[in-house]
Amino acid sequence: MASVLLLAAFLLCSSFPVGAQDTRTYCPGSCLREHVDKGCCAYTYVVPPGSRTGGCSPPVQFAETKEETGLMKNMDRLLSLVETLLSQQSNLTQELQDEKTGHQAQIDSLANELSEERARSAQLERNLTQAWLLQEAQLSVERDKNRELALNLTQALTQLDNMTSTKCPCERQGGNIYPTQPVPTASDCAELYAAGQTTSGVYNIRLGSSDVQTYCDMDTAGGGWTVIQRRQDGSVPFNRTWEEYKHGFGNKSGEYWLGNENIHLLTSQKNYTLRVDLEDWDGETRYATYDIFRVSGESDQYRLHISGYSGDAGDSMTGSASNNGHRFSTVDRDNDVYSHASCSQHRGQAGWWFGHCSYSYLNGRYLGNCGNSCSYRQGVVWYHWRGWRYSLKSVSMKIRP
Ligand SMILES: [Ca+2]
Repeated sequence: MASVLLLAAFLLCSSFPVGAQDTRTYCPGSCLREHVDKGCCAYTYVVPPGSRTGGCSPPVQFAETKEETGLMKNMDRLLSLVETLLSQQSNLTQELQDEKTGHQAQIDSLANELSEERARSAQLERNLTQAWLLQEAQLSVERDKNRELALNLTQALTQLDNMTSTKCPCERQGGNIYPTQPVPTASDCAELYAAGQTTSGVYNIRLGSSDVQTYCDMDTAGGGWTVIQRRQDGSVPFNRTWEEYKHGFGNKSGEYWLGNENIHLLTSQKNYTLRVDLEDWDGETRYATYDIFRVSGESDQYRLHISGYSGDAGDSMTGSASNNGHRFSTVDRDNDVYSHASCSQHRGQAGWWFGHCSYSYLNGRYLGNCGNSCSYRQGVVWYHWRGWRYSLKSVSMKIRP
């Protein structure tokens, strides 16, 4: 500071009695006074700027009246009280300010948390909505599946009901079906027919030690026919391998091949007649029967023994290019006598008893109603009725003793 402050404090007690005369007269400046306890006063003497402290002496004595001293004391007390109050107010203000700052921080923090919570809630809502939609879609698919399952089950039960009511003499008790007499064990449909089963349908027959399912034609020409092959709508492909023809394929109530092994077992137990029924796309029908029909075992490649034609379809199995005495061939097994190629490959990939590629192959491709313009020698062919370019609508092969 430019000014020089010389603070001098004097504690004037017993050496400065009340009522003493102030002898300070010769040094300019000012004198501040503070109240001190026990009747003593502290004086601060301020030296003006530029003064030399060495040439200025503090006042030696001050005198006060008794009244002045009392007033001064009161004033000092009041000042002290005011200062204390001001100090308390300042402290209180600071505390309030601190508290406010703290509250504001808490409010800010809570606001942030609230904002984050809102964002989380919105995300959660979106997730829940998405999950709900997904669940709804899955439920819908499940409902459709269950509906379809229920429908299939109902159909199966109806079919089972029909089968049990047609295959066996049964009676109903409390919703259950009980056979009233055992279903006869039969080795072919003729035996079933003889045992009283005169309704066409799917039956079990006993071949060797196994039960084999087959369709029994109980209506055509006196009934009792065991059906070994049937085509009627092209729902089952017949371009199959050796193994498939060996074991059979298709659906017994629709299109199927009974299987070479089963046909061999069947025709080994009795002498059988073969009947072939044919239908074209105009609803015309023809048939051919063969008095002798037998198929050897696999060791002889399921060789065919057939003879004794009669009927109105024409003989496409034992005339020229006869099937008699020839082994079975498939698309993957060439057992024919045509040395240049595979007859099966040339005749719609049919499995058949090809010799010189044959005038019949009822296992050819199901070409549908293509009239006389079907693919040459590829369809379901019986040459002596509709020629090479006609693919028949329905055919079946059945045997009976
Ligand atoms: Ca060949």
